[in-house]
Amino acid sequence: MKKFFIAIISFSLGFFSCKKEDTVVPIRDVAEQAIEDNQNIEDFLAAHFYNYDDFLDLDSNPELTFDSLIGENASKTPLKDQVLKKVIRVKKSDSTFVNHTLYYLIAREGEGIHPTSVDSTYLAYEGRLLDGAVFDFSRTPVWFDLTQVVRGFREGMPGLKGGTFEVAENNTVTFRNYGQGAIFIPSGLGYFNTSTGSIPSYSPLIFKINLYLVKQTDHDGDGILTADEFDQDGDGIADDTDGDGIYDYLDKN
Ligand SMILES: [Ca+2]
Ligand SMILES: [Ca+2]
Ligand SMILES: [Ca+2]
Repeated sequence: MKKFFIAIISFSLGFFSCKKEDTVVPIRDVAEQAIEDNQNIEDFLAAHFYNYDDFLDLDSNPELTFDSLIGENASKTPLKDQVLKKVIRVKKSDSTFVNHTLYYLIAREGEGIHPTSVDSTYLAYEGRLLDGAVFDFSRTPVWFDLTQVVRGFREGMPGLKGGTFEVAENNTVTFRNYGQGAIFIPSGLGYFNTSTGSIPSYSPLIFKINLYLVKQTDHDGDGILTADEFDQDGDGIADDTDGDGIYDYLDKN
């Protein structure tokens, strides 16, 4: 199940390389695909809304759902008027950049701390394609090291905050005031030309997320938080300042 969250670091490095099986079908141009994906995501955001009325009750944690703006729902506020966006530049092998637009929805921000894009997060999630097909989910919270997930997921998480929790006498844990939202990811920040599981090549991805806990990380234990030694130039590939082949955030020296 979790294979969908295989490290993106090596993936992004191998992104533009030619594997043998790719020689028959040329890999699509990243910039052109980014434009097409953006249009498809914007069409989805214009045609759908989320159950925002359910989130007015701050004492409940409704499940986030999307529905079409048709029939009796035609006058609902479309997602396109409620999402935020972030432009992510992706470095190509020729050292030029292609901008990708990431959209994210904050249905409930949460009351804990924001993760950075490289912290550890305890979350429940559901992944869908734009046509609504579910390709992966976990209703039970799981820990994700955000350095190990696709870039769009990693870059979309800082919009939310974690929550608080109480442990009952019978050791039952109840989370409250946690972050709830969604991330809309163009394929260039997802799996691009790689088909994985039930995700076809060049698929934009939608993740709905409940973010319960955030843990700041120092992967190499050198006393410097990973957030302060990961991808400081924003190119999407971790830094290796001393050029020894070990990224700064994993390099104790
Ligand atoms: Ca460190
Ligand atoms: Ca290094
Ligand atoms: Ca280090």
